[in-house]
Amino acid sequence: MSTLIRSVEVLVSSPSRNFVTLRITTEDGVVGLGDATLNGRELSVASYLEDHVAPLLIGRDARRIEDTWQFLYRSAYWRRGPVTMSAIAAVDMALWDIVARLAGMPLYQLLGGASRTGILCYAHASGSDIEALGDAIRQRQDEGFRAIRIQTAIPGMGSVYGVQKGAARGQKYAYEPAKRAGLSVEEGWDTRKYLSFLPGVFEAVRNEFGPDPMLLHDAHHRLTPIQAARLGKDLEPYDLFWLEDVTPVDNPEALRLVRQHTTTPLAIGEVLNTVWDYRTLIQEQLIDYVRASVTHTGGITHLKRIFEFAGMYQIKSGSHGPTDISPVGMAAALHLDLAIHNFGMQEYMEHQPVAGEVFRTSYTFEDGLLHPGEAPGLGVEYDDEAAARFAYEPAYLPMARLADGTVHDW
Ligand code: GCO
Ligand code: MG
Repeated sequence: MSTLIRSVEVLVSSPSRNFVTLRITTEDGVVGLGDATLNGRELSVASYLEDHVAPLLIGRDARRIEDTWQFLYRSAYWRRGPVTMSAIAAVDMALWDIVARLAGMPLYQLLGGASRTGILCYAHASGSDIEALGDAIRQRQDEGFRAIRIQTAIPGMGSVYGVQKGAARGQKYAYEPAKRAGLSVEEGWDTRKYLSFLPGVFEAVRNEFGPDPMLLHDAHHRLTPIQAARLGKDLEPYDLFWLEDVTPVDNPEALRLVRQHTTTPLAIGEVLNTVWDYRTLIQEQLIDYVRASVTHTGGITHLKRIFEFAGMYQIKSGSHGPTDISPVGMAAALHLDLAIHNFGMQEYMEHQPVAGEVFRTSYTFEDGLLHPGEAPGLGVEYDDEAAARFAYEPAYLPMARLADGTVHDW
């Protein structure tokens, strides 16, 4: 038996949106997949992997996962950051995939086995007004979701994060922030309008749907600490499961102020990359949920470390799962979700059906819960022939400007 790495391929495809996938094959022909998708900056990670990482992996033993992680992290000398950590993540996922396939087990069994029967997840619902939002929530409930993230348009503002402008009612796959046509689209932003409108949205939703559904909301890095504190306080009567990214996380100490003013649970961290980025947030218990994604935080090995660190402080996982995490990254997140003790919630933003032609997955959704399935490894297969039909297309995330033209956080 030879578990030495024979080939490392970087596969870029675009079935409805861009995905960067790493495929590692051992001398015996065992294949592992990893996700390296960094939305809007995909080719930087593809180059990092192809030009700088792949040559280092040939001939290494695929079973040496921890050693390879430490080697790629410490020996690059230049540390952290989304490009490096997404590249390491892809290698890490692919190696775990190989080792679990060698063992003939679904990956979660190697991570300690199942700690629960299924994975609670939330869907997105958005609307151009409160009525349309209500339709979207009803549709999500009919599909079986118990937890729903709600976003609406704000009167007097154009397009807003999380809401597809002019989307037909009940369009399940409507919202995709990365736009393939042209360069970064400009959206407007007005914090005063947002802060005065949003509590009424939650009030209307609770009045219509009652106390049962778990509700979430993403402020998407738009507020100053004091504005964030006010929003958390104003939303307290509506019992959010979590309020996400209330303020940019560049300055984690800012969460101290938010925390002093509100008991609304806080989730943050989808733009962070390492356990060190989380240190203040976790040790000072400034958050309730870690929003890290397996694809941008060094893979299964490192995300497990972050979640275990968080668990020491009664903080739970809240894995990022937008469409820019590929089906490979999603599968990796699900195996980890099933195995860890301090699981909180998994985001589940379904990929367009066409993505399923390139990525054959084994995970299932039933009665509000996801499960990674019982196929060996991550449980994902990559179809090269299908992928050849979907060439990479440049795509950019939007940007936000205030009424006077000032660039704002998007
Ligand atoms: C979320 C996120 C995404 C991001 C996207 C950027 O909570 O799902 O905020 O929608 O905007 O991942 O690439
Ligand atoms: Mg978010």
